Amino acid sequence: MRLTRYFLPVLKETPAEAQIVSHRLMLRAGMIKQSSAGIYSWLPLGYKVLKNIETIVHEEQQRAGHIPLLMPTLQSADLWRESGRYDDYGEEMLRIQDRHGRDMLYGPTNEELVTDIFRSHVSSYKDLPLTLYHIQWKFRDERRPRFGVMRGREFYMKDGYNFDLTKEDALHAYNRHLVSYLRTYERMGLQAIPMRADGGPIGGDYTHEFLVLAETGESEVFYDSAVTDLSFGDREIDYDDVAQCQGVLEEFTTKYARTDETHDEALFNEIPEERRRVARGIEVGQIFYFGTKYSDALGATVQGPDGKPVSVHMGSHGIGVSRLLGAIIEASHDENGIIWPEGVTPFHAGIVNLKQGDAEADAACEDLYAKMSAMGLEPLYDDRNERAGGKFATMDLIGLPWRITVGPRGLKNGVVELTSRKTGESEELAPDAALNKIAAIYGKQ
Ligand code: P5A
Repeated sequence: MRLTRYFLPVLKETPAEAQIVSHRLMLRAGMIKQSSAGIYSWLPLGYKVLKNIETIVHEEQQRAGHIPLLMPTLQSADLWRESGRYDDYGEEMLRIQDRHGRDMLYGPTNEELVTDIFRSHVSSYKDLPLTLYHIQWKFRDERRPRFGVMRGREFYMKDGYNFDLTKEDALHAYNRHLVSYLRTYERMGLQAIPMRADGGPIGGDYTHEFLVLAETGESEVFYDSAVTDLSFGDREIDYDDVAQCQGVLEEFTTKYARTDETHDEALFNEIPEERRRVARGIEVGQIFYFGTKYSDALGATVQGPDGKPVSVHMGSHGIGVSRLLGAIIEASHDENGIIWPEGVTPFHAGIVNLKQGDAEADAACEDLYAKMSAMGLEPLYDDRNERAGGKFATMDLIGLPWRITVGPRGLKNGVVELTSRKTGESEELAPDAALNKIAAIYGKQ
């Protein structure tokens, strides 16, 4: 993409309404625009990162054997009356009537809708196990929408639902989700720690939240500092291997890590004092096992091996896809702007032309642009007629991990400059060597 043809409405001033750094930077980098409280338009740069995050979530869900579908945002109130949650959900639910006076709602979550799909089409235990998921907009009329996309009213969520014959099978589905979430967050450059939590309006008392530690997080958390040493890494996992998935769950959840709702002071005090931590975190996901709560209420049974009807065991599992943008920025920025992890960056590298209009510099930039594109990489070429300082400031603000700076002086010596956004370190390289380095980083060689 050439910057002169793109739509990147960066702001010079720091927006007064934004209280936390991720919200400020998303507004300044022209990623989002508020349309009303807690509701945002995703401008091109923000939309690109949102889609990158969504792609990682899809890939990891499908790797775990979970099946994508798409359910609507608007739901009939009748299903929610069947489960009893139409009244229970309270003021967070946006209720609407259609022209015929039928009660509808903008879905805050989809347990009822997916259970209705299941009961309509699945009747035998032989069709289990089954996990269906989608990535879809949700609406919760939060009392205090704030911090930009972090606590929105309209927000993007991946929500998955498992249907199993037995509790044991459903707990394996739970473990599969835990493993796939660890992989998902790590691919985004995040450490998200599973912590024992509370079921809230979804229900069930077996649930973990995934928290990214950050001072600006809305949740108070208590943990053994040893949990921060754990990482999933690039180990192989067989999602059908019950013992292997259970092993990962035990590895990641045995040490004390809880949100304030389930915090137990006595247990916490058993941790050696130097490892006790009280901190804040951003909840980027939550997994639940709630047994037959919804299948009993909606009559979702299958014929079991003995021919008798059995209520299926279920769980639901959510990732805050739009919230993740905020969480990643909270975890990865400096005073000049965002620092995107390579896994989610909107463009792979920036090309800065120090002297737009100089025949040699222009040609070198065009060449880099064409070669990078041919390698399957997406560069952002700052081809504006601006001074170098302004171009660097924009690149730093929008946070591309790599920048290639091209100027007549360097070209005389046959070099361009390759700069890492994260470390600030630069090296002079021949243009092709710079390209090869970037290609290798992104696994394009
Ligand atoms: C699990 C999937 C559920 O709704 N039902 C379907 C279950 N869980 S949850 O914890 O309530 O939400 C899942 C994740 O969505 C994100 N989230 C939000 N993101 C932005 N703004 C909000 N107002 C908001 N509310 C929830 C969180 O990341 C949460 O973990």
